[in-house]
This record gives sequence, C-alpha cells and structure tokens, in this order.
Amino acid sequence: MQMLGKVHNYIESKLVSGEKLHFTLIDPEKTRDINKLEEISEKMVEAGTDAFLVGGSLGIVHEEADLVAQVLKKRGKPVILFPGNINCLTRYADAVLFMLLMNTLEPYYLTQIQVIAAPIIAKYSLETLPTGYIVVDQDTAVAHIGRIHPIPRNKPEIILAYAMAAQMLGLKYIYIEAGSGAQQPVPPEFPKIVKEHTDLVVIVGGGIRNPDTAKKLAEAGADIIVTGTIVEKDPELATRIIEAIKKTRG
Ligand code: 1GP
Repeated sequence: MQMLGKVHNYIESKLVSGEKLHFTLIDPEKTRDINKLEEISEKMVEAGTDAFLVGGSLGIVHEEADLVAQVLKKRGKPVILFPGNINCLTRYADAVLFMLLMNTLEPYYLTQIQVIAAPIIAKYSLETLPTGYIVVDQDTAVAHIGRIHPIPRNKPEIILAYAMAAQMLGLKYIYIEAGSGAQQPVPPEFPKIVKEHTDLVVIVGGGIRNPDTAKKLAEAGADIIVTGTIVEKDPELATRIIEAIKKTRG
C-alpha cells in the first residue's frame, strides 16, 4: 500500500520552493472526444499546469476513466483521481484524492465509500492523498449528489473549524470547493484563514473563470487552484489563468 509517496513529494517540493500550483480537472463524462482531450491536455501542459485531476459527479463509466487516464498519462504530469464514486477509480492513474466529504449529511460519503474503495485502491497500487473535501454552496451537482450541509460564506471561522478537524484527523490536504460551474468561487477569506492557522495543503476550485479571481485566491492562501469547466470551454483563457497563478508566489 502506497500512502503519501511520489506525487505528494512532487507537490510538496514545488510548494516548498514557493510555487503556486494549478491542476487541470478533466471530467471523463464531459470530455468524450479523445482528439480534443489530446489537444487540450497538451495545451495545458505547455501553459504550465502541474497535474491532472480526473473525476466528476455523474454518469462516468469505468472504461471512460480508464481511457482518459491513459491519454493524460502520456503528458508526463501526475494523473490524480478525484472520484465522485467507485466508478471513477482506474489503475492507469498515479494517485487518488482519498477524501472525506466532511460537510455531508450522508454517512455513505463519510465512512462507507472509503471502506469500499480502499481494497480496490490497494489492488491498483494507487498512491493516496488524504483529503478533507468541503463543498461550500448548494446548487451544483456535487452538492446535490453529496447531500451537502452548506458553509455560510460570511463565516470563515466555520471553514477553519472543519480544517482544524481535518488536521487533527491526520489529513494532509483540504479541498475547498464551490462546485463545478458554480456561480461564484469560494470567498478568498476561506483559503486565507485555513492557510494562516493550519499546515494543510489548501486546494481551491469551482467557478474560477478568470485570471484575476485565480490570482486573488492564490494570494489569499490557496496552494493549488483547480479549473475544469473553463479548460474545456475556453482553453486560451485557461492558459491565462495558469500564467496568473504561476506569477503568484507562496
Ligand atoms: C470542480 O473545483 C472543480 O470540482 C472545478 O470547477 O469546473 O467550475 O472549474 P470548475
């Protein structure tokens, strides 16, 4: 079993040198055209993305996850699963965000899915990145499927309490999520307070559609910025978002 390993060390070494990271999220359900995937993924690597996340909330069949991970592996950057469920697991990835959906009302996402996934992850020899996953708003697919108890946007102290609990549980990463295609990204106060008071690696994603927003979140304290929708809709804009993140130092 591989817990924190090569991929974690890759991320840590970049953060230690003061870099901010960008992850490109590919949802296999939304990226069915493999030629387009080849093209987009190459463009993102040229722009400086640091890793690929593979996952989504609905409609992914196992074979699609296999195929997408195999295509992305050719790009030479880590391929990290960001699974909505067991169907997103594939042996062709390097690592998996092994997540607790911390603010769910559904016990399946807090304890059960990890038990079901663990033996499969071990069989696939995937490195695990222990992650507290918090979905801030409702009105997105992840919030609906995950039965989310939302975090009030004007209460950073609540997100901090979750982050402290994540650290006390021994998790290394926290993913503060607005939800794919969210109307607005998470407030910069959220990564800021978590970064100030914990040692967690702070991942932020959902609704990030322009360089300025990405820059503000990175400056506030996000270590890793994730973009998905914009990569598929407007790769040129995604390139500018990556440039803005890379100009920000930790
Ligand atoms: C969703 O945080 C990611 O899990 C990315 O969201 O698709 O809105 O970029 P977007």
